[in-house]
Amino acid sequence: MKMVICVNFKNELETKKLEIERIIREYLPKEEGFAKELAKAMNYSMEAGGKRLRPMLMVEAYRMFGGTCDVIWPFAAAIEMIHTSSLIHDDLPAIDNDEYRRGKKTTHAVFGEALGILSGDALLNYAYETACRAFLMGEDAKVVGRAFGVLANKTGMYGMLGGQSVDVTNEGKQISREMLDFIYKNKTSALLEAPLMIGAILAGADETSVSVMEQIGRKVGIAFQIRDDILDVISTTEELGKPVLSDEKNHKVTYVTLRGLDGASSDVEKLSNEAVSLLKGLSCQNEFLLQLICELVNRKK
Ligand code: GRG
Repeated sequence: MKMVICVNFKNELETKKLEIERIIREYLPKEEGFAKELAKAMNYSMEAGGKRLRPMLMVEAYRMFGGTCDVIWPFAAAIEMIHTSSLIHDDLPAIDNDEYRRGKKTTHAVFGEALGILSGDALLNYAYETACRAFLMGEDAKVVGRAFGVLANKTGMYGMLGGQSVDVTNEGKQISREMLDFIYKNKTSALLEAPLMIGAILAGADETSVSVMEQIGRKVGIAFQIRDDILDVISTTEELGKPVLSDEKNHKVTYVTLRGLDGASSDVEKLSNEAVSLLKGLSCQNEFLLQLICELVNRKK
């Protein structure tokens, strides 16, 4: 029985991923005119693969709270654009200086550093242009505006960018557990909190439920990042599609260095169980979302 559930989940995951990719493709910029190279660099990174987790979490949260309209799609495309823009910049020589991601050459390695910087900037801006289209879809502008605010807030200095700034300015330093938690909560969790909250907001969920979705995203995000630390130590370049042991190379304090492999693994399990309990405590349920969250924290890549 367990095997059947597992195979069904994998099939469903693949079907949903293909649906999301088809929709994202509709929103991508056209490769034409004088700025064609910029559009090519943006599209290269958007089409380089990846798990499409953030749009998937958003769409599933939206469905869980009873959402049925197309208003979710511009937001789903936008969150993947923001995520991708952060990966392009993360790989740049000034930050991690990585040549491979998702088993492919990174954007700056293919298009040069200048277009790496510009395509990251352009994708970030294009994400907001894309999300703005939701205002023209006949939904309540206040609700769309609230979702838009969450998207911007969780990306910016009180979210992902804030966390990343503390990460880069403390590289090579002996940082406290408190600071590491701040980094993970912002650099990684913020962009997992946002889709769960936005899905709930757009479907008309109440304040308390939106706040529970935020807490779930926080726990899943921290667990996801700790799993990233673990994979950096135990996985291979072939499986991950990017270099391993990069934290050691960049002299980074991680959960593995602070807590050891076993301690870090039990932290992942604890956070994941807490996220699952919060999800199960909500008045509406989505079995696929539940399985996705369990899968995420045990991921192999
Ligand atoms: C330009 C908006 C912008 C930001 C620049 C560099 C930076 C600021 C932020 C970096 C944030 C970052 C890379 C956080 C790590 C989060 C993480 C574990 C990403 C990997 O996510 P996956 O596994 O990637 O979902 P795939 O490849 O599956 O899409």
